[in-house]
Amino acid sequence: AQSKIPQPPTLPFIGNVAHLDRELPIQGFTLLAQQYGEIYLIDILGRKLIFLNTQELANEVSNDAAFRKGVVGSLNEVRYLSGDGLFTAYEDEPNWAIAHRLLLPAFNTMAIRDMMEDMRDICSQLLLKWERVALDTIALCSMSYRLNSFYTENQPAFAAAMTDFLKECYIRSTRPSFMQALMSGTTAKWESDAKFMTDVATRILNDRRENPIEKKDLLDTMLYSKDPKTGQGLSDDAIVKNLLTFLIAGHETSSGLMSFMTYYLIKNPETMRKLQAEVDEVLGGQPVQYQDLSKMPYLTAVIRETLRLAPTAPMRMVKSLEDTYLAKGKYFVKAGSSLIVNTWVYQKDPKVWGEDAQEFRPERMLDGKFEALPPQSWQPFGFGMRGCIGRPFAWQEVSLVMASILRKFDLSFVDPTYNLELKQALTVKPKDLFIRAKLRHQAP
Ligand code: MNH
Repeated sequence: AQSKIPQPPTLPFIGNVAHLDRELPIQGFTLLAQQYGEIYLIDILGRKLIFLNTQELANEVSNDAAFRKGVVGSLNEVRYLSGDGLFTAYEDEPNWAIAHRLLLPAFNTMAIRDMMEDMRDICSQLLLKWERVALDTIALCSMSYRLNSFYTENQPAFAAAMTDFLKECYIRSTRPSFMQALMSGTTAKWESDAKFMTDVATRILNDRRENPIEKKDLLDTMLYSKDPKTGQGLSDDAIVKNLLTFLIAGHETSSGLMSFMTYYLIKNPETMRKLQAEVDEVLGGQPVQYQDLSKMPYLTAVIRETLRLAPTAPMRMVKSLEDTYLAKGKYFVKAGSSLIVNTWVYQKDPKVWGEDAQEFRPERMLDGKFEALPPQSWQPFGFGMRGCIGRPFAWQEVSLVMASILRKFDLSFVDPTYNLELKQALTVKPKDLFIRAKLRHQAP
């Protein structure tokens, strides 16, 4: 039988804006899912959004033939910076297809493997920094001497511009246009953040063109490779937009994942011990090598479980290409409707994960259980042609960094009573999570 898609009561003009949580959108959407179930519609200033909250519905719209990525709301605001770069391109923009074909091989598992040395370089800087904390502390406490080998610098200008820009993208998307028009100062700051980042990326591009290097990295691929299908290369403008895209798409998501993983490990000491035991056994006292990563199934399970409970890209949006029905004919959906796959909610679907769906239990990802899940039960990297191109990159980076940290340090909360709180801009992260890292005594 056919049903109307439920909608919370609306107010004139603003629709369901009162149901939004400005600070933490996923919280508002989770509450609505608890109230309305598998599907609901909300109206934000005339924009209708259909939220999908179960594995079954997420699976139905994970179909590139019938649904395509929707670039609306805050993602559409990010376009001011990254335009038709991979992440924010509209479905029919030609530069998406060209960049996708050029870059897919550059992001595959084999190519990422060649980045291991660079990744280790950056990772060891973090480890050294943390190790120096102990040195600085003993120097200051025992001889009142500040070695200052470790200090938190102010956030670099680029990172600050990125954070401010993305946060404002989200706020802009929830602001009525008459209000937006009044906020010229805020808009000017947003525009100048974008200009600053664009200038940096342009300088990197020009610098590389004038001073070519041996190494074949992603920038090199974009500068000199030709699309096998059309024979076209990428324009300078398209290259700059994709450089900015990597910085946006590749930064907050991975760092948020490492933060959530740290939280869950400290909160679950048994898991931490098991993981450290696996790391110690596989590494045998040596720094992490590429080959080690495939020998750590428990590490894989912990990352999977973290991304299930806390997908840092918590939702994605698709548009229906034609009039269609969802849930075996139950709900009618017009062509061009905006549908939100609510990854944050549906990856905790009790029908898939059972009564303990809300709990952190990496064991559920082991021994073939992950592979046997219903289709699309776990989708933190999106789906299909517009799925994450950086997935092997992120996986290798996070595995390397977390294994390296756990090999050397024991982690704990600064506040032992800390419970997870969230903050959200384009991505979700733990809020006010402060940790201690103590060198492990018997660190091999
Ligand atoms: Mn990533 C798309 C999640 C790391 C570059 N990424 C996506 C999407 C999700 C996602 C979800 C799909 C968005 C949508 O449907 O609108 N990405 C992640 C997560 C991590 C991540 C959870 C880390 C953990 N992503 C990275 C890294 C890079 C990257 C690292 C780059 C080095 N991601 C992209 C790009 C796209 C994307 C580029 C857009 C691909 C496309 O649309 O063609």
